[in-house]
Amino acid sequence: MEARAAVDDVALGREAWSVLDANWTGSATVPAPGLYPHQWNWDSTFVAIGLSRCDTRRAGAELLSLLAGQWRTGMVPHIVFHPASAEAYFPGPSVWRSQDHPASPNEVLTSGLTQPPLQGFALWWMWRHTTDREMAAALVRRLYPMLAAQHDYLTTARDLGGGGLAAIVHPWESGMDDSPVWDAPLEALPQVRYAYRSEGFPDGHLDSHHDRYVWLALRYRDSGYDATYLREDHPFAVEDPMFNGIWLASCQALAELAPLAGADPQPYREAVERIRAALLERLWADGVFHTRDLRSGRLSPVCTVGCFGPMLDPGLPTERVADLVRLLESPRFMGAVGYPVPSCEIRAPQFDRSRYWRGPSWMNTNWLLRRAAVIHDQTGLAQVLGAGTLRLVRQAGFRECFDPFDGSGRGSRDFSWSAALTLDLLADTVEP
Ligand code: 9WN
Repeated sequence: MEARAAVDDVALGREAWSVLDANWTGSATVPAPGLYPHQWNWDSTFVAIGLSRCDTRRAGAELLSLLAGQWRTGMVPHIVFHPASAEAYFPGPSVWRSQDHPASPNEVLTSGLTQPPLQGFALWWMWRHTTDREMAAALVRRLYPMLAAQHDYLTTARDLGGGGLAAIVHPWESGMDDSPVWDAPLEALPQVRYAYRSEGFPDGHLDSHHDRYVWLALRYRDSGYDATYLREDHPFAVEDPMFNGIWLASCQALAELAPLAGADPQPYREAVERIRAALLERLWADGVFHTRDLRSGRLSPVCTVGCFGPMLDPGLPTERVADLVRLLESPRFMGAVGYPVPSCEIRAPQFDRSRYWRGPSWMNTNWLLRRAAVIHDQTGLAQVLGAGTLRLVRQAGFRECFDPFDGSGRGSRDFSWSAALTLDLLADTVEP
């Protein structure tokens, strides 16, 4: 266990800032030094959320840099590459070949996938917490049309099940790459073996699946990132409750920001209703939300932290909220561990305390669940989530993820969202 001496709040905040400054490239924040040398979609968005109370300019710069990578289809990519370290991460620009696609931005190299659409929510969060209303209002006006295009893309190109949800077409799009909920759809793919070397992966990455990740990405690329191919041929299409819960939260945010941007809130209000109804109809079973594999038609039997994503909906029926809170606090999740929130239910055979997204606790999902607890007036739960999450970084530092039993750090050090969300939690300890 890499224990770190407990520090007071001021010192912890200072440490968080120094991580964010060290990971700043001049236009955006990389997730961590070394392993992740580019801008990642939801990482940057969590950084923007964490900076909302204290640095509107940098929070805005983060989102602007990410959206500079937006494709003309409206798709916001999961990676925006920094040319200086272009091939320092695999798969890099030479694999994605975004520059060959007519809809990609001219000056920026990106991946061809997306990640959870958290940006609408982040913009609203910034507007709500900023100390510079004028700058925030200008950012809302500038970013709103881009987020409207992102929303249209998800509605038109990603409703692959035809039921009102957005499907992900690759595990990387979930942000929870190695989650056991992708095991069945991945194992239905052909076995492949590539010649690239993968010794560079940190502890916990599932190398056997990585070849299939690459295979899937290449298939999509070779289709010309084509929407019809996705609908008709692409072998991986999954409706994920976290991705869609985040989408719903961003629709709610876009409805609330609409007057500021001179836009009509009604389409976003309708989207919220539609996504909520679809989540309940398509993904709810046995007291929790599940992922649905659109190719096999099956719901995943494994319950993960992603299954709680729809709690971000303020309009989720109270009985459903109660079911989810009961499960989250039960010995299947928080009730049996020392630190919130294991990324997989601990009794599942797939649970592994040391493998990415198959057991460890993550700051970003903890933060989202704490937010959900606040939305639903679950004050006790919010306090446990906030205090437990801060205990993790006090004990182990700003690690990428943490062992849910003993709180020891896993994966990269000096991880940006862990630092940024610490700043938010520190600022919000009095009133969740
Ligand atoms: C692939 C950057 C990203 C996060 C994801 C996390 C991991 C990449 C990887 O790192 O994914 O996108 O190399 O495994 O799972 O949530 O955005 O921090």
